[in-house]
Amino acid sequence: MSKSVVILTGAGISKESGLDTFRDADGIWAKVRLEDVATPEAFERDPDRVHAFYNHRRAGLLEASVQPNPAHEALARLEMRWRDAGPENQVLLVTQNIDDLHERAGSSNLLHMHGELLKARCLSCNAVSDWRSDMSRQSICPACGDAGGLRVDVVWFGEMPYHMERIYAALGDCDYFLSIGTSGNVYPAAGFVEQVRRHGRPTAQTIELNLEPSEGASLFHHCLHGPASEVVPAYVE
Ligand code: BV8
Repeated sequence: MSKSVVILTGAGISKESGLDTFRDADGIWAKVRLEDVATPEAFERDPDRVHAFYNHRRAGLLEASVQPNPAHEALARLEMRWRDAGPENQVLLVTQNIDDLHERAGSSNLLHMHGELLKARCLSCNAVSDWRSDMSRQSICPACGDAGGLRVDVVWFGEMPYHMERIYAALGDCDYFLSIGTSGNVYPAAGFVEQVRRHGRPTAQTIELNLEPSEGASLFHHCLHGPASEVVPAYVE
């Protein structure tokens, strides 16, 4: 009997790896307005400011001290264990995060619905390239050589997240939906639990693993609250 789980992660899973969340008291949106750095209009208005915002976060992510934590590692082990238990089992990890900590922990069936901080997208040829250094208006596209037409390959507010069709198909088919380290403020991700409850399998179980109850906590069958590095390994193992 095949089993499938869809896991949604947010900034809270990377907090204990040393990366800031967005809406905690010391979070990113407490220091800068999303309207100034995370919308297409902001990039149009002041590309240097947007490049600086993501250059700072990219440099932070690449610091040696920033490593996957036990929560990332537990999810990678879960994916391997389920795959070994039978190819018909499926663990799909959907992350809102733009860091690469899930990959570095060993997760592979992974979708970055909000894009990736370590990737650049060319505004001329639309090619996506790995990008680990500072980006500016003068940066050259590695694919087409065009100068000055790069943006970080993340999904800004008002832009369509990536992989939505595949995500909704998986939500409609899953036996378990785990939501980890997200405040449930940003759509469409915040609507996934309701999508499972309304349009998924009637027997599907929805579980929230978060430091504290999220906006949508009442929509979950089960909630476990505590730091991800403790509650995630405890739950998935
Ligand atoms: C779109 C990338 C439409 C950039 C981000 C209804 C339906 C659809 C859209 C909307 C809607 N209502 C409003 C909208 C518009 C908007 C939206 O949701 N706005 C919000 C503010 C109300 N949504 C959009 O614009 C989306 N696009 O809808 O497009 C469309 C349709 C057709 C055609 C074109 C377009 C796009 C949203 C994506 C924006 N990009 N990120 C970047 O990273 O810079 S979103 C941003 O919030 C973050 O990046 C993050 O990914 C996301 C969610 O935040 P969280 O991950 O939840 O982080 P947060 O800090 O909020 O919470 C952390 C949690 O962890 C807390 O609960 C905390 O308690 C917990 N925690 C802390 N420490 C720990 C912990 N848990 C465990 N352990 C710990 N140690």
